[in-house]
Amino acid sequence: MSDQQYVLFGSEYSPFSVKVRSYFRYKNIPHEWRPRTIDTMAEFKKYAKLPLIPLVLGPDETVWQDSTPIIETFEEKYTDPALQPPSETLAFLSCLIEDYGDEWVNKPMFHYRWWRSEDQEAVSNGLAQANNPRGDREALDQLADSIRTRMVPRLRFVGSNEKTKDVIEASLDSLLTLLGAHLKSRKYLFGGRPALADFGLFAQIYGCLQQPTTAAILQQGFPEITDWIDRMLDPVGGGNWEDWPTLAPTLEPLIRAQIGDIYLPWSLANEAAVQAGEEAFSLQLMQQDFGQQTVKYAAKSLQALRSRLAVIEDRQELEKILRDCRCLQPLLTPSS
Ligand SMILES: N[C@@H](CCC(=O)N[C@@H](CS)C(=O)NCC(=O)O)C(=O)O
Repeated sequence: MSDQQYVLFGSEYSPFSVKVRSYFRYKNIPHEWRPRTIDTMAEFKKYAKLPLIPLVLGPDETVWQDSTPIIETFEEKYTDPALQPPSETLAFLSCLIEDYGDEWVNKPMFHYRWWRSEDQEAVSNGLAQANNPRGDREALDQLADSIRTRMVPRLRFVGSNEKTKDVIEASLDSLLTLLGAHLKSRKYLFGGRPALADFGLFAQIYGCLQQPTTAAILQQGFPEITDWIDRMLDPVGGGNWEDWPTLAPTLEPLIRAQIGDIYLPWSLANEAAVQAGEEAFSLQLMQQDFGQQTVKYAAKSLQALRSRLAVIEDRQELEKILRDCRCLQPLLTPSS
């Protein structure tokens, strides 16, 4: 490892890792991508405070985990190229979309990964190969079996079950349609260069390309999205940011349908249950019942968005956009 180089422990199958890798590439941050495999596991465990990837290891052995704080930390040192549009309004919308990508779009990605046996098989084989690149057939088959047995029951952590499956799948359908329309006339979500929102959102949809059911949906119907994913794997900036009037015709419907009508109602119900000390919550989403166990992390990230909104001084335009997208009320409600 060179003195100046960061090590990024991750996996091609970990959207949060791929998100940070694309960010490091875009910012030209010197790093080595180190897949977490059976060979690097002991080293990973030595540094990991949480058993999660991505993990960034600095030359002085400082360790960072959790993709959003990792990006925030590196933004202080690597300011160029800018990660956010200069307008505070658009920068906030970019944070909101990133958060939605991490906390909601992760659901359809994970649900499709482990719901159907065809996807379970493809992903568990791919993960086994990634974890043990030199393993023989028998070792890989065994590993794939054990990964599948461990992961399928974890569907419940993202709230995927017989009752919620249709909502989760319909939410991805709707997202892809709206996103495809938005990306028809621009390279990235906010114009000619990627913003924080692109990194969070693309990574989850990239995960969808690794599993047959969603790969087929994407490849058959959404060329603008697969092209954007290709760009986001090693993004090049250089273009101009757009302003809200040109973005609005296709970005506003996406934010309203996905964040105003799905993600924030879900997040508010989750927060109320977390605060009441309940283990699970339910609500109506897309006119159907949706229930799952609480997610403490999402309650924190909702509060972080509110704090971020509260310090924006000139926020009339932003409040209007958020109101029109049915996002304002959940982002104003104070935490008790
Ligand atoms: N909020 C975290 C989530 C990280 C996360 O959930 N990572 C997953 C992979 S995408 C993980 O490490 N799962 C356990 C494992 O793979 O061992 C972040 O943004 O980094």
